[in-house]
Amino acid sequence: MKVLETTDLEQKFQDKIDREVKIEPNDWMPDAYRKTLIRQMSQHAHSEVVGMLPEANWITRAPNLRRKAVLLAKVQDEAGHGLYLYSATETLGADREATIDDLHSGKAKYSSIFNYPALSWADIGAIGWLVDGAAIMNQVALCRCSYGPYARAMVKICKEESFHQRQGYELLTTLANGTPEQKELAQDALNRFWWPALMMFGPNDDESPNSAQSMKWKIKRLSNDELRQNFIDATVPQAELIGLKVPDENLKWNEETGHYDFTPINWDEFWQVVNGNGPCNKQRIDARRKAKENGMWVREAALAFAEKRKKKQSA
Ligand code: BYC
Repeated sequence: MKVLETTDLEQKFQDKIDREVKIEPNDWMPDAYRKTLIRQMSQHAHSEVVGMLPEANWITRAPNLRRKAVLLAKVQDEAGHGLYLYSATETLGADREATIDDLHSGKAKYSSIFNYPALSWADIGAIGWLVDGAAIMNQVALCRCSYGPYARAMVKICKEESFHQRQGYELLTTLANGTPEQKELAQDALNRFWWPALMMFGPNDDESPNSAQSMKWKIKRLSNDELRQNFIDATVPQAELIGLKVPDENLKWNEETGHYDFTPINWDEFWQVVNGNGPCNKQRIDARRKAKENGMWVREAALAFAEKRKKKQSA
């Protein structure tokens, strides 16, 4: 039987990707492909879990029962997405506990957006509309990712994100059509969340070290800049429809390109936030660490119970 050289294996792997055949957990894959996926998928899982924090803060202050029920459901969905994505990451051989420890030690990244505070009830609308809106733009493309478990996880997640985006837009629409004070709250939330939402797509293509390889492997189907532009083009008319102003003086429809022109992003702010110096980085990681410590007795009790049952069965 012929033993394939790594280069043959790599060629066959790339051919499969080029033919749009999904890569499954037991298939051969280059180490670098596995590492890239573990990096991106675990960061994605962390983002879902850390992303619960700014919104969960508002559950007790929701203005009525309907809003509270919707927000509760949304935050629970995010927890589900996190668990789903940690499981998908495990199919690549990653150890879940080690992955979570990397988040708690500050070694692993998570989306920059969740280091900004939710200061008012209108921010809950802005998060749903803009943050989930940006997430869907990115995740619809990830439904066609070459790694089967990630692509399939994205299909379910996108359906839920779509409800999240709509509930946020509906909330802000209500405020924008309310009293002048309510409209002001809505505008203020848009002012604060617009630029951080654009940063969610990552650095510009020429500054993105992982993009070229991830595009070749069809992990990424559209580049950071393409997704960001699609998001702007889709979102600006939505803002106009509800009478809010996008906080960018240079925002202008360009007839020639068929896209909006916009002011370059403040990448210094982005890297400050990614590197741990955003307004809420410390608070977010402290909250996750504390949640693990506080839940330790549940883990210990579950392990003790499992151990006891094993002993009983083998007796
Ligand atoms: N924040 O080479 P690049 C949600 C890092 S949560 C922090 O372009 P890549 C929701 C990047 O990791 C949705 N770091 O990277 C939950 C890389 O550093 P490393 C979250 C960022 O991976 C609750 C470096 O910058 N979505 O929906 O090719 C409530 C260079 O970047 C960011 C996902 O996670 C950032 N914004 O592309 C509401 C989607 N951007 O790792 C909503 C999955 C970049 O080399 N992830 N970096 O040290 C992706 O699609 C890609 O990883 C990215 C970046 C487009 C984000």
